[in-house]
Amino acid sequence: MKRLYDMDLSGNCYKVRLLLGFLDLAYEKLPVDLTRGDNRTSSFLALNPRGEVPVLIDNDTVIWDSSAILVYLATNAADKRWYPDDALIRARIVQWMAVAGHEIQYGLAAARAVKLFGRTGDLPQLQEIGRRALALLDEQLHKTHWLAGTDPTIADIACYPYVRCAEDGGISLAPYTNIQHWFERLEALPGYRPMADTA
Ligand SMILES: N[C@@H](CCC(=O)N[C@@H](CS)C(=O)NCC(=O)O)C(=O)O
Repeated sequence: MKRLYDMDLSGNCYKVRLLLGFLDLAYEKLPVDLTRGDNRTSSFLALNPRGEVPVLIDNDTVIWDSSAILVYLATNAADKRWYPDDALIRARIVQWMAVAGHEIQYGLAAARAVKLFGRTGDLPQLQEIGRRALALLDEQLHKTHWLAGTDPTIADIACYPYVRCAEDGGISLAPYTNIQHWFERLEALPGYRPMADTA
């Protein structure tokens, strides 16, 4: 049985919910209220010493960090296309997961957190970092349909949520036509559900 420590509005949690949906895997959601400090309790910190969601429990196995959870689920899946056993494709996937964990997290996600949740931060600077991420993705998606090449992988899942929500952080997606076509392709895949429907 899989259980996911989750927060509805978290793009990092949505990455995991998206892949679970694409793989058609059942799971139980365990909501974590960050505003109440649920992630700072000793029992939660015993699961994830970083005090962050998402955390996946698979029987007795505990995995924290969205990228690690995506790799774990996609490697164990019968359908290998999300994390193919190919050195170059895996290297490309890790490259884009690095962008998800850096420019996207510290630009797009951080700007969204300032605007939506009242987090402190230099909004124009965060938006600028976010626009750098969007330019990187748009340039890649001009060359290939998916971030790691010809097929969708967990690289796309890792980048999609906060790019999709960029406008929550006051960043227009209008200039990025290749990203918009990528949204259409990803949202047409069987098992796709928008963020609000997985919450
Ligand atoms: N690198 C981590 C980042 C996870 C993260 O930032 N989670 C946020 C919610 S989106 C969190 O739990 N923050 C804890 C807090 O705000 O105290 C991942 O990809 O899972």
